[in-house]
Amino acid sequence: MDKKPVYLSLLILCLLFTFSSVKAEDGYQLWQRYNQVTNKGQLKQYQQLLEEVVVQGNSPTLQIVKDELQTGLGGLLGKTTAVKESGGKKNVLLAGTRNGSALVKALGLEEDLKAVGPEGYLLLSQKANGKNYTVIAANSDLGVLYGTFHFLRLLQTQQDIQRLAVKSSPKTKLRILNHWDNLDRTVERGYAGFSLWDWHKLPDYIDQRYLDYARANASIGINGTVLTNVNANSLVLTPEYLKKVTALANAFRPYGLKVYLTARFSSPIEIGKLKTADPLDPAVKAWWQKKVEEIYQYIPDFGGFLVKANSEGQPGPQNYGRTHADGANMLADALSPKGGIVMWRAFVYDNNVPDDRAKQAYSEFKPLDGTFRKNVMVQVKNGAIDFQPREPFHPLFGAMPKTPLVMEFQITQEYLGQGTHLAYLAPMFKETLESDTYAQGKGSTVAKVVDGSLNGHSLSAMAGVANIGTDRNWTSHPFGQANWYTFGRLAWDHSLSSEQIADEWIRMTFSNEPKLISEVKNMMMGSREAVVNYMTPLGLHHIMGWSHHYGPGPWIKDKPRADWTSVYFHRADEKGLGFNRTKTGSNALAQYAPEVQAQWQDPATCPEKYLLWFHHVAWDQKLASGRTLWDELCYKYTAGIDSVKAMQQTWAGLASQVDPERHKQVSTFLKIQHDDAKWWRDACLLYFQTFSKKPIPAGLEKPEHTLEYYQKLDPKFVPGI
Ligand code: BDP
Repeated sequence: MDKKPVYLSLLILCLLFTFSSVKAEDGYQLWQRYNQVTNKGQLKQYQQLLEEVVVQGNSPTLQIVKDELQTGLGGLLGKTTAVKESGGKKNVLLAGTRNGSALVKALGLEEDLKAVGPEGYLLLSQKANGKNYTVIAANSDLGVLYGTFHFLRLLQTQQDIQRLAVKSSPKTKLRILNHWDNLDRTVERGYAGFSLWDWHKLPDYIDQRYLDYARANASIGINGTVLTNVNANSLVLTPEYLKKVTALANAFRPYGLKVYLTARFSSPIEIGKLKTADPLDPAVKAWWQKKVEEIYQYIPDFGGFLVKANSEGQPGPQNYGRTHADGANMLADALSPKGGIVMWRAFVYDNNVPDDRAKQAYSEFKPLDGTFRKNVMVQVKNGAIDFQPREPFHPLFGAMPKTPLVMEFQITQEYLGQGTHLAYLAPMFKETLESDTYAQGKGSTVAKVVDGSLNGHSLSAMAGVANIGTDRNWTSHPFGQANWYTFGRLAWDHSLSSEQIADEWIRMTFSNEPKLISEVKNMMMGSREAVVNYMTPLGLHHIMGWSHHYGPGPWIKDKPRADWTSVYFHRADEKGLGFNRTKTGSNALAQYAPEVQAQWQDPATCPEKYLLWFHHVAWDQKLASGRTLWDELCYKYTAGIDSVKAMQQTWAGLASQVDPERHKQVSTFLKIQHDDAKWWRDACLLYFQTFSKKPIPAGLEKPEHTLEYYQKLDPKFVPGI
C-alpha cells in the first residue's frame, strides 16, 4: 500500500493544528489560561511597564506570588519573565508588603494600606527615585497574592495599566465553598464527577488538583472551604480522617484557604461512645471540647463547624428537647478559645408537616435572635424553600438583626438543569442580594445584612454550595465555571454587576474578541431567565422530578411528606394555580416587613415573577401582557425554549472563535438543554391543562407526546443523589 496519502493527511492535520487560531483546550485551566495578549498596543504597554519584576520577601504564599507572576507574565507577554529580589531597570513591577519589602515601605502608602485591611491590596502606578513602579502592595502576603491575581486579570482582560489606582478589600469576611462531598467520594447534588478529595490516598498523596483548586479559589478571593457534606458523617472527626484533613489544610494554607468541617450532632454517640448527644449534658460538652482541642492540634488555623441539625432526618438538639441555640452555643463554646466559628444552618423543617414549609425557618429561628454566642452565624439559603430557579429573598434576612447571617447560595445547579444546562447564576445571586428587606427602612438590602454593615456585625460570610468535581473541566458544563467564578467575585464585592463579571470571565476563559464577548455575554445574561421560563415561570416552584430533581414532575403527590410533593406547592385546581401565602392563605407574607407585604399582597402590585409564589390566581385572570394566566403560562414556557434556540444559534456562529473541544461540548449540551426545555414545557402544560381545561393558544407549538408519556419517563441513576 502506498503510504504517501496517509503521511500527507497527517501533515495537513499537523499544520491545521499548528496554525489554527484556536488551540485545543479541555477547560482544565479555567479562567487562568494566560494566553498571549492579542491587542498589540496593550502588549507593547505591558512590555514597557513590566521591564522587570521584583518581589521582596519570602514565605510559601510569596513563593506562589512569584510563580504566578512568572507563569502569568510568561504567557501573557510571550517571553520568559524572571522574578527578582531587587532590580536596576527603570520600569518595574513591584509586589510586597510594607513589612516584608523595603522598596514597598519606601513608597509610603501607610494610610492607604491601613484602609484596605488584612486581605485587601493596592494596585498603583507610582514614580519614585526616577523609576516607574507598578505596585502590588498589601498588609499581608495573602493580600499580595490577591492583588497579584487582580493585576494579572487586568492583563488577561487587556486593560490599560498606565495609571493604576486600585484599592480593594473584601466586603464579606468569610467567603466559603461548601462541598457536599461524602467520604466515599460521591457528591450529593454534584454533577461533575466524584469528590476531589481522594481520602483513601490521603494523607500521603497530595494530588496536584488540590493545589490547582486552591489556586483557582485564591484567584477569586475564596478563603474557606467546608470539605464535607452537610448530611455529615462523624467519621471525619476521628483521628484517622483528621490526619487526612490536615494534609489538605497544609496544602491549602499558602493560598489562604481555611478548612472547615461539617459536624454531625450525634458524633459523641457514634464515635465517642456516649449515651447521649444532649447539648446540655456535661459529658457531651466535655467531649466536644476535647474533640475541638484535638482538631486544633492537627490544624492550628481550623475554621470551625458547619452544622445541619434537625432537618431532613439529621440529628440535632431538638432530639433532646433543646433549641437550635442550645446546640449551636455548645459547639461555639468549644470553638471560641481557638478562634473557631459555628455556621448553624437555618434550612430546617421538622417531622410535623407545617401549614407552609416556607414559614418554618423563620418560625424556628426568629425567636432565637439574640441568644446565640458571638462566634455563631446562622446560615440561611437565599430563599425560603430550596434553591429554586427563582425564589423571593428569605424572610430571615430581615428578621435577625442580632445574629450575623451567612448567605447560602447554591452554585451547583440542582434545580437548574444540573450538569448540562447553561444557566449563568450571577443575575440570580444579584437579585437576592439587591432585594430590599426594609428591616431598617428603605435601602436595607440583603447584601447589607450579609456583609454585616446594616446591623454592625464584624463577622460576615457568604457560602456557595460547590459545583466542582473530578471532571477534567471541573464543573461538567464549561459555563459552570462561570458560576464558581461569580460566587467568588460577588463574595468579595457584591456591588459588581452580572455583566461585568461575565465580561471578565469570558475574556479570560475564551477570548478578548469583541464579537465573541458581546454574543456570549448576551447568552449568559438571558440564560437564567430562560431556565425560569421553561421550568417554573411566574413564581411556580418545586415541581421537579422526584428525588433526582432533574426534569419536570408537577404531578408528584402522595409522598411521605406533603411538602415533598409538587401538588403541595403549585396547588393547581379547576379555579386556578399558585400558593396563597397572603392573609387568606398560609400568611407566610407576614414574615416580611410591612413595606414588602404591601407590595406583594395584592396580585395587581405583586411582581409577576413572584405571582404564583404568593397567590392562587384564576386561570382567566388577565396579567400585565393582557393575556390570561393560562395563556401567559403557555407563552412563558415557550419563550424559555425560544431562548435556548437563540443560544444554540449564537453559539453555532462562534465556531471559528472557540477551540473545537469546548465548542463541541457546549453545542452538545445546548442540544440537551433544548430537548429538556421542551420536555419541561410539554409535560407541565399538559399537566396544568388537565385543570385549566383550556387550549394552548393558536400559533404556539403543540406538545409532542401525551401527558401519560411524560409521566412514565423515569430517568435512572441521575448523578448527585
Ligand atoms: C436540598 C438537597 C439535599 C440537601 C438539602 C440541604 O436536595 O440534597 O441535603 O437541600 O440543603 O436542596 O440540606
